Amino acid sequence: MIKRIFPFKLLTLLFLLVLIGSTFSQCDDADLFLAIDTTAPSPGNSGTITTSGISATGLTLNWTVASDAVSAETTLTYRVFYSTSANIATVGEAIANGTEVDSSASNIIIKTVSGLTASTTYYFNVIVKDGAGNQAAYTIKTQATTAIPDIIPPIPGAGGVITTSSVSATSLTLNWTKATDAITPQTSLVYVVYRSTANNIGTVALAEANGTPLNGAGTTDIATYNVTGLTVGTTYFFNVLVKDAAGNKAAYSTVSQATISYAVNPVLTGTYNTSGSAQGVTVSGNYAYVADLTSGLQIIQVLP
Ligand SMILES: [Ca+2]
Ligand SMILES: [Ca+2]
Repeated sequence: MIKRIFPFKLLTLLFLLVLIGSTFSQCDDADLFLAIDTTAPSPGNSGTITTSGISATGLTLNWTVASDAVSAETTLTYRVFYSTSANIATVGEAIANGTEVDSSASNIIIKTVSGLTASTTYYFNVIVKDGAGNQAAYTIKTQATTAIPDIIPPIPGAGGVITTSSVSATSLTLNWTKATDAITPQTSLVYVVYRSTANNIGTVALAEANGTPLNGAGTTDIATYNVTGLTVGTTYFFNVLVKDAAGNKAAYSTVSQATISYAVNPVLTGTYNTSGSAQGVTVSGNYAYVADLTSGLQIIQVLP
């Protein structure tokens, strides 16, 4: 029985050897090496990653294409990871600790990352893989996102109300409550006081177009302003603009106030005969206030 089967097995073995030899002879060298590639690709430019287009919520990563002894450059695939800690330096760390931007892609040297948090430092890395599954990490790139741009004006305090005090013929004092801002500290807000002789400074644009700025480019962190150099007996309109560090402005509410007028050529419109002694006379505006010993306060209008 052994003698009968042996020649058949020998022929089968010889046939298989011929078949294998024929198959190898048809393979090129690359296919043979691919099957035994255990070497990871080499990241391009020593693994350097650069950033561009940095905003508050995203940026773009750029790197140089890797090379590999067996796999063609165009077949290498890349994965992008990021972390808020420097814990993605190696392939293993990146996969374990990093957040992958999205699925891998072949032959890319750029990746845009979005959805990041403003004013935050991030760490980025790229993993490259060859056709045999060998992987290599680029070099961690550290990059902070920018701050959120401030586009919201401050909010005037106390609803924007301005009051006047210490009104005289040529001066007065304006008072308001300090404004607040979501980003700029209150102590850094700047106030510009505007004056007009017409009620035409109610908004930022109107105040800047029609008003006279009394304190130049503004004064930081004030809630009162002493206005001088006014004309006797004249009605004025005042407003305050408040500005944050980003240049956003808001207007308070216009307040009007007349300065005290003096009687230039007084006309006697009445008399008061003090029976005793007048204790004191005060003239304010168009009125004389007479304090009489027996009749009390007497007020006499003085017309100009
Ligand atoms: Ca390789
Ligand atoms: Ca603001």
